[in-house]
Amino acid sequence: MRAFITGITGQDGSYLAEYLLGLGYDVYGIVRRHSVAEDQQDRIEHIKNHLQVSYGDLSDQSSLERAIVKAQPDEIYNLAAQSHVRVSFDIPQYTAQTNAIGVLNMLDTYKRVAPGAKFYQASSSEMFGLSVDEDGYQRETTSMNPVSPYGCAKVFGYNMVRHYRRAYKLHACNGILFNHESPRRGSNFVTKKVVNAACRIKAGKQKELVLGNIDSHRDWGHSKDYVRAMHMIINEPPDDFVVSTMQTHTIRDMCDIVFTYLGMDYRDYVTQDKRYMRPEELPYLRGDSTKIRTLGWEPEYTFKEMLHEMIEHD
Ligand code: NAP
Ligand code: F7E
Repeated sequence: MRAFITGITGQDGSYLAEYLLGLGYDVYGIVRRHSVAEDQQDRIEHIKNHLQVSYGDLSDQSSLERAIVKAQPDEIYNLAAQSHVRVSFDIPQYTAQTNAIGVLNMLDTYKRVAPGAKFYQASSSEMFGLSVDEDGYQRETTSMNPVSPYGCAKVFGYNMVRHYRRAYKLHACNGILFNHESPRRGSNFVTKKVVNAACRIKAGKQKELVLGNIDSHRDWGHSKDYVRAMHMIINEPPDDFVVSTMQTHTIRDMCDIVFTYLGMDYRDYVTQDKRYMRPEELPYLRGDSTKIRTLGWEPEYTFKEMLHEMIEHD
């Protein structure tokens, strides 16, 4: 089996590549040109010799075509994105080019050069925005009411996948993943920022931690568990699936767990500043993943175990 992964240098792409190599797949991917090439592939350094990567970008359709023709994939995972919600308010057009038009570029290339393959799109709980069902969950049937350029762009990609599936009878599916973290999480997402700062405070290298809104709720899982779900979803009849832990915590709860593990009280160190607040916030996420759980998927990590692994790593 051959898999093609965009975003292979990212948190999820690196774990997915590892997982598929473990299942015996040949794994292909694209990487972008960076000015400092040495730092670019840190997350896949340990498996680099087992991967076939070429330069490519979601905004350059010719690069996608060359890479997909070369890979002749059975499975295509489109994980590449400008994935930071706060940053999407600063670079909304770039975010839309990558996260919306980039998906269309991928789908169109897939349809033309590899229509026999299966296609997975990295959709997001950010698409739900302000919508919550009466029982306090978001699920596959919940309406989408996004509150960020990132969320709006992801809704476009999500709908395009459904449209290509119906119109051209392609095996294209969406995983609607809630937040997921790991030691490989980018340093400016809130879990990694809190864990890293708490470790530095404990070591006497930092005095305080400045955050934005610490009262929003997130449903946080582990990236390793969620890449297993991606592989399961792409191998089902084409459909859309929520992936979540079904639990929600505030940023405040998360700070409490992290600082307590290190023998400190977060209230002594955490302050808030409007520079980390968003023009519009998504206040509450809690996913109902019953649909994928009926296929046998469930997370192996608890919230605390995930945070403890991140702390031990840092
Ligand atoms: P990540 O760590 O930020 O990785 C994003 C990847 O996309 C990186 O490899 C990045 O390459 C690549 N990329 C960005 N723009 C690109 C472009 N124009 N062309 C080609 N590659 C590009 O994100 P992640 O956490 O692994 O998330 C993976 C996917 O799942 C994303 O689509 C994200 O939006 C979505 N998602 C994530 C979560 C979550 O909680 N993690 C939840 C729901 C959905 P560089 O290394 O060159 O920057
Ligand atoms: O923020 C609050 C912030 O940036 C979580 C992406 O993977 O998940 C992720 O998006 C919460 C928000 O993740 C800071 O306001 C407070 O309420 O870690 P985050 P996110 O925005 O939920 C979704 C599902 C994706 O699809 C995305 O790709 O934490 N918060 N203070 C802060 N957030 C950050 N980053 N930094 C702070 O200082």
